[in-house]
Amino acid sequence: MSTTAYIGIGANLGDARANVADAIERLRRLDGCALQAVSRLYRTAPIDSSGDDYINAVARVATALDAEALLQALHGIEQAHGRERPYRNAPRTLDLDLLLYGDARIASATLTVPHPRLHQRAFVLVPLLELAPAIALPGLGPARQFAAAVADQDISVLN
Ligand code: A4P
Ligand code: MG
Repeated sequence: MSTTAYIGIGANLGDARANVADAIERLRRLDGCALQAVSRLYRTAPIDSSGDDYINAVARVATALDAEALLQALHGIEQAHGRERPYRNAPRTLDLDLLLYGDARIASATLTVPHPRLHQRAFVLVPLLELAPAIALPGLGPARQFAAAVADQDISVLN
């Protein structure tokens, strides 16, 4: 059984662009996953966060891992980048969020899917819609209907 999952990638500490590029390579090599597509890289202003602009992207994988196992694998990649968590929304070397896992809705102690804020944030919504313009967010409906509401957030394609 294979499930299509979308992963949000973000970084704004150190060489953020290199961290995002390395995260993509690690996703490509991840056991139990096949990397299917990656959005362009975007430069985005911090939202509810501080520090430098972020580099953000979204990846699509087909995975045999269950959602919890996939989250653990993502945490492993974050740890390889020395991710520290001094406080919520602190600047970070690398953040990997499980945005969507098939059409699942998950609310456990460790995992909420769809990612609860994804439809409010251009840094997720714009690269997600680049990969999947017609995608539906379980419980919320078509992702594209939220695009107008985030149009004032600062985001640009990285050259
Ligand atoms: N967790 C629950 N559900 C999930 C999920 N779907 N994916 C739990 C990933 N993790 C999930 O996450 C805290 C805990 O959430 C984890 O232990 C996991 O079990 P974290 O990565 O340690 O902390 P965080 O990143 O500060 O929290 P979160 O909720 O991912 O924050 P946000 O809301 O994603 O905000 N501005 C720009 N421009 N670009 C960004 O990438 N990122 C954030 C992070 C804020 N502002 C930003 C950006
Ligand atoms: Mg996170």
